[in-house]
Amino acid sequence: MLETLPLHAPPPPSPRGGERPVNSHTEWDPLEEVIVGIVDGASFPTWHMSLPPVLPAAQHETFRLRAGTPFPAELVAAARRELEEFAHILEAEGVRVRRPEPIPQRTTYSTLSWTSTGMYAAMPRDALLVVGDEIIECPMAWRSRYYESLAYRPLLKEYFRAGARWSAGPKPELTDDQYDAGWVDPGDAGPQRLVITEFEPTFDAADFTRCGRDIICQKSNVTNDFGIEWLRRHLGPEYRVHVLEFRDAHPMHIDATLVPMAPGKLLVHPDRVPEVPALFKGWDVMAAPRPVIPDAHPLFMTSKWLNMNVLMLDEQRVVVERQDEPMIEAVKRFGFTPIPCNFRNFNSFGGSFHCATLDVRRRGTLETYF
Ligand code: DAV
Repeated sequence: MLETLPLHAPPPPSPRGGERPVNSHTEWDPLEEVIVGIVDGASFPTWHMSLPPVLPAAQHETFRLRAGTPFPAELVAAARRELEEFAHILEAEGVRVRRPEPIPQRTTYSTLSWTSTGMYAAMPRDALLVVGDEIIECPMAWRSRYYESLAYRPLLKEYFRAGARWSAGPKPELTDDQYDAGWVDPGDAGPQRLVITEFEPTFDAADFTRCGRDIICQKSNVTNDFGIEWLRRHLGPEYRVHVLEFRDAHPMHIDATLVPMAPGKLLVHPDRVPEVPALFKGWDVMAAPRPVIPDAHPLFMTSKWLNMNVLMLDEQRVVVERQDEPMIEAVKRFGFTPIPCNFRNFNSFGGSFHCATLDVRRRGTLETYF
């Protein structure tokens, strides 16, 4: 019986034989292999009380009305073209690009206590966390994202067979106990009031950013203390997990708020980060320029601050949105080499280059930067 397990299949050849198939300690070490998301089947999720705390107010009605239906086909097609362009640019820069497998997004699934449909596999950054040689499937707080990591399973199995470590947070129940039924919007200026409770651990990987032994994160409308503590113990004493709070009444994902670009270089949201966190004292800090996405451009799920959601290819090269002239100029002034890529149509789906990727392999070792 054991002999027939695929565990014993020979691992597929690694592009640089003998190297770890998964190895990523920072946001800036030289990128060798990356997963780029897909928009196939992208659909409005089943409506749920976990959505309004993070969706733009102007989109709530759209999400209620279109729940379980596909995102507009012409937007999906435009985003898909931009993903292709992004993948080609990465390949031209010497990065191996991998893609998930589409899974059904509009099939109703159920647990013991609820039913839902899915959303997409566009944002590998949310569902999977790479720390060193390990990929962790995140226990996500949205019912519509319950099966999202299945789109990545062919890749996860391949990486595991080639020697990576593969784990998953405790499978969440996502019963009503996980959500604060009395949640009311604190308003843009208000104190944070998060819609998830501490019933069980949940987190999205995008609430974490990696700087070697130091991992910086925030609590959010998808990431609770329970989830952060689970990850802290899971990673063990080699890592220090720092929880920061920002001036953001609707937090979900740290990667349009606080973006370490290279050792000693930090990009911050000018309003959400009024004061540089003590941990980063001594770092060069640049406030992101105001975003320039026109109001008429649809952003279904986020603010315009996706301009900050950049992908570092190494300590020099950074992928930025081609129409975002202020950010292109800003990163140049900050000492980087911008690589422009069209991505505004993809932005409509709730993320930019950092969200759309998972940096599976960066050349580098576990270091201390603070
Ligand atoms: O500014 O709306 C976007 C984060 C996407 N992962 C924002 C947060």
